[in-house]
Amino acid sequence: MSTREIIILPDHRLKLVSAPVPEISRDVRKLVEDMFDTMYEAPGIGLAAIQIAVPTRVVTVDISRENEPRNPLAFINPRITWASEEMSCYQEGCLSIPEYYEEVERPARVRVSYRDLDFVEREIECDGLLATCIQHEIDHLNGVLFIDHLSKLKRDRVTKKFIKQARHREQGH
Ligand code: GNR
Ligand code: NI
Repeated sequence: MSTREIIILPDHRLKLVSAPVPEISRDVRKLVEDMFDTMYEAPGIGLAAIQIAVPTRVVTVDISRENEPRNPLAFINPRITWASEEMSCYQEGCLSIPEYYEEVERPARVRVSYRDLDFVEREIECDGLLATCIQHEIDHLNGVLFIDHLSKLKRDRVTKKFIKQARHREQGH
């Protein structure tokens, strides 16, 4: 088991556009394994590789509840191929913006094409929390955070708070 450090706002690497995975290698398998370890330890229901400072298009998700068996899902090079016109609103959080939660409106249903751990092309259609989570993770791959969907006022307010916290940590508080 190896967990890796999750980078947090205002780390500028969170704005990077991640690069596609060209093929499955030992490094990619190890990355996915470490992402699951890190995600379950956090705990979170999703993780994008850039959150552990790896700018690669890999996402892990598990929306199972605590009293249910684990359902680890890995998405390599995921992309949204269809989104419903119907929207839905969820209270979102992000491991890279700890302890901040806000409602975000996104398409209620999406179809996502991706490659699995054998690099086989697959497609899923999802709704509910899974649809929200996958969209949140694909945003990360494009350098987009859920606060980018909020008003500039709210975004600036939370960003300033995290800049201030980072400054305090640097000073050893
Ligand atoms: O753990 C997480 N919970 C969550 C809740 C609502 C919408 C999206 C998420 S993803 C988040 C983990 C994370 O930061 N993934 O990038
Ligand atoms: Ni996130």
